[in-house]
Amino acid sequence: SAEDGSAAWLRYAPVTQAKNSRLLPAAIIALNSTKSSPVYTAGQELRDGIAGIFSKELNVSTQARRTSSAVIVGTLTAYTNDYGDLEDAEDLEEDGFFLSTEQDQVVIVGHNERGALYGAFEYLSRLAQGDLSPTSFISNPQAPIRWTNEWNNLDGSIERGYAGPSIFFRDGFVLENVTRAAEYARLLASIRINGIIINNVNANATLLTARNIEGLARLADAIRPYGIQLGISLNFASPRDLGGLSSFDPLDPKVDAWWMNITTQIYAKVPDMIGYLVKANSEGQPGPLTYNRTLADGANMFARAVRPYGGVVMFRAFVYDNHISPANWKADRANAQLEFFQHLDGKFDENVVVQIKYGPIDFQVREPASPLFGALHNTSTAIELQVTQEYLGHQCHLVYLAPLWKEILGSDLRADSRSSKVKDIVSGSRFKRPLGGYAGVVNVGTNSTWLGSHLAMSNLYAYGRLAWDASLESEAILQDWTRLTFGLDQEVLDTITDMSMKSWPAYENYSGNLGIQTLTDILYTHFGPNPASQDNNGWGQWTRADKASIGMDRTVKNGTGNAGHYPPEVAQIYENIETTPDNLLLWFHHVPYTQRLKSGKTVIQHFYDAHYEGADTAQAFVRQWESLKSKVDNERWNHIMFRQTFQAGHALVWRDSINQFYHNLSEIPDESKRVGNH
Ligand code: GCW
Repeated sequence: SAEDGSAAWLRYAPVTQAKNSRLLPAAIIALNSTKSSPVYTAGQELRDGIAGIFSKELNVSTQARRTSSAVIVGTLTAYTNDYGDLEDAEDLEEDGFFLSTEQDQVVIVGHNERGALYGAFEYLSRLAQGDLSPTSFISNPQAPIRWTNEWNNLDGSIERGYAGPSIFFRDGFVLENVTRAAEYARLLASIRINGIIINNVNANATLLTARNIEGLARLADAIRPYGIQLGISLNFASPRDLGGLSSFDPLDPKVDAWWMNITTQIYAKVPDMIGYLVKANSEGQPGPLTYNRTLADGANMFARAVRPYGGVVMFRAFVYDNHISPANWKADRANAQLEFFQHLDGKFDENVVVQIKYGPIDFQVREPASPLFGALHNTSTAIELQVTQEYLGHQCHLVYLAPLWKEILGSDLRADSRSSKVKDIVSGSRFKRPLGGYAGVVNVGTNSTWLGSHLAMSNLYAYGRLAWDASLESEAILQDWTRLTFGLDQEVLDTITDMSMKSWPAYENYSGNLGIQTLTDILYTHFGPNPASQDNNGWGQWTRADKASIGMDRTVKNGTGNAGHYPPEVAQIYENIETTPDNLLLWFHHVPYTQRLKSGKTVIQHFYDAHYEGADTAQAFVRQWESLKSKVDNERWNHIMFRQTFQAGHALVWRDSINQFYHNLSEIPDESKRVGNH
């Protein structure tokens, strides 16, 4: 049914503004489109959308003609050939679109076919939100790379996926039925995503067998009508493990030739493959360091192979040693990225992009921006974000992530004492790089809701919107999504807005505060509270909590030196307790529990209070959602009610576990006498 979640924000539900439907065009012209092209898809979407929203059936033709009222969609070239110059669209860039609804003709023109499809989805999004006001504007993407990463294994399981098995693979092979993959591509196209890396970064070499390459072609064919290209993650040791060579040394000519050959085979079947994603020498994965080659040697080997086809290599910066010693006060996993990559700046081929997780550790509820963004000036970079809520409640907790992402994207790292916001670095503009952009780990599954939770879909929606334009406001994005997903009722809009905008702060409050990291179990499940799991192991997500004090000393003067990995103006802020913002205090400093925050509270009292506040907010979500019972269909209302009830209960578990843990450790009483035995 329409409300099982499959259609997500593309429901095309009827809107009551239909009285204005006289403003609608009378026909659709999808210029010069052939079946399965994105412009053809645009024509079909416009027809289906207008039928759904306004109950008006329009014909779609594929050839230009003069009409008094039509929606015309096509590439700029096609449009100008048939209808003459379009000055307003002069500044279109790759993937960009021009939309004009000011005249009797609605004009949707893309720089390329994909852009035209984006314009069609934009027009439909406005109609579905009841917005028929005249408009005329150009929209260009801030960055060329707007991809998802899907950590799907060939056996059909998904690493850190919380919505059932894979829509791409089963039992070692690509699925025969690629319908769901095409439906996913449709959703992604509507938020202007242009690439999917379909398999896990912990990659299996058997993806490269002849049978699976055929399967890749099938998937690529299924998503191509939506302007989406397919890419794959590689296992660095494939030449040995699959190819039977004695090594996988990137400087061994036989290895190089093996990759060239396999790449040629893939491009023969998938001529528009976007490229490769590589996790090397990280968490047990093989890589060039095995042969004392540099990470750049490894990345460039793939870059040479895909270059003739216009392919890109995304090389992950998530390289670190997971056996570091907690006994060493100066050891710090957060230092790994700069240590491994800074000296390679400028040594990567032009079609390599270093893909950097937003923070120096691993998708925690609060991290500073990775210092690597500010350190690579001669290397293209992309930011890796996580839609799947690995450390953030597995989609069982509502945590709207756009505010977190925007905080990172807006961080100004002040490289060379000039404005150096992360969003301007990854767009390529700050350091004048040819490539750059966004990688979002999504991990959709076969669950009809895609992510296992209706409300979690706001994160996927927001990811695409921010990858296109990071200057958009979190709340505005959320409200577009809400109207598209739940309709135009004001109370529904206000309630979901309020819940969502409070959700990240609430989760931070009842999990890990002040930059101490999420405090979830890091050894097994990454779910639920387990503050003791952080310390005394080689993973380096330490809190260094003892009876009297807590936090990682990352100062240059006395600690791991990580604060000094940032450009000087920012380094100075983090080096000093007085200037470090409270929310990152324990990320950069080791302090007594009695340390006073800028708020005047002590660290420990802040912990206690924040946990009560956060858990209270989660209780309120239940009542808020309850109030919408008559306004949301039963299926979705019940599904969300179940999750909000779970979150409310789990928030109490979080609150009491964390508070009790630090109370036991510090033996400092809660001023409000809630924690401990009273
Ligand atoms: O945080 C870790 C995750 C792993 C993941 C890894 C990575 C895919 O727990 O599941 O592996 O990060 O990003 O490579």
